Amino acid sequence: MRRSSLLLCAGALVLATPLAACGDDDTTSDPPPPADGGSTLTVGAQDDLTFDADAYDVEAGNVTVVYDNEGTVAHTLLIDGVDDFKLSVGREDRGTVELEPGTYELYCDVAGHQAAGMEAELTVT
Ligand SMILES: [Cu+2]
Repeated sequence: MRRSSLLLCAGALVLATPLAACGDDDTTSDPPPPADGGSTLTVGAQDDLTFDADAYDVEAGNVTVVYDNEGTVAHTLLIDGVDDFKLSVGREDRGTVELEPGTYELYCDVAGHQAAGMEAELTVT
């Protein structure tokens, strides 16, 4: 009898430990890194025709771009000088692009949006 209640107690401790650790990371919404070891760039689109930052940084190489629409207006995301890459939202879109080190311009090509402020600098290092 005594041995079985000790085992029950140890089992309860093991179960409780991961639950206690769960609260630590709830504020981050970054997607997990891509399986191929590349980096991830997350860009938000907003209803006031801006991106969620004026400038972004990412490591050179294989970049997974996650385009997250924080509002309800449809947007696109293009990288000036990079052909064959375009994301459209909707709610969310993502794509992978190979980027050399340098400075690029991100923009939305929906009519009037870039002029209204939908452009940002992307630094690739
Ligand atoms: Cu737009």
